[in-house]
Amino acid sequence: MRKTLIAGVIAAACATAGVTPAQAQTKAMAWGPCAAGYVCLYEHTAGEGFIRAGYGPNTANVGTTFNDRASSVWNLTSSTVCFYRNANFVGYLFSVSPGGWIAVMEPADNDEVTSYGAC
Ligand SMILES: [Ca+2]
Repeated sequence: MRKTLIAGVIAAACATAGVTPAQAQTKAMAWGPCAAGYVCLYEHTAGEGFIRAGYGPNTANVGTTFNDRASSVWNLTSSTVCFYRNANFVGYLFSVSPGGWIAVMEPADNDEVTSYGAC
């Protein structure tokens, strides 16, 4: 859902700025690297800052280094992934579809993620 919205926003921005979709795609790929099968958390919005890449859709605790730090996420697993405020999948925040991302989290979700899992 959010991905579709973002794509629409990018298309609108491209129409306004006169850039091609190919250029927009290049900009999207400027996110910090994330590989197929991984969930990547980023310290800042739009895939910037420190990265935490975890293989598979389930992580019961992102660890002290990344706890309450993520500001954008990219889900390259084949599962919808739900993100949680506390360890062990407690305190639902939001979900991301397979292949989807959130470039700018809602204020209530920002710097809150502690665990995530397939849902
Ligand atoms: Ca952050």
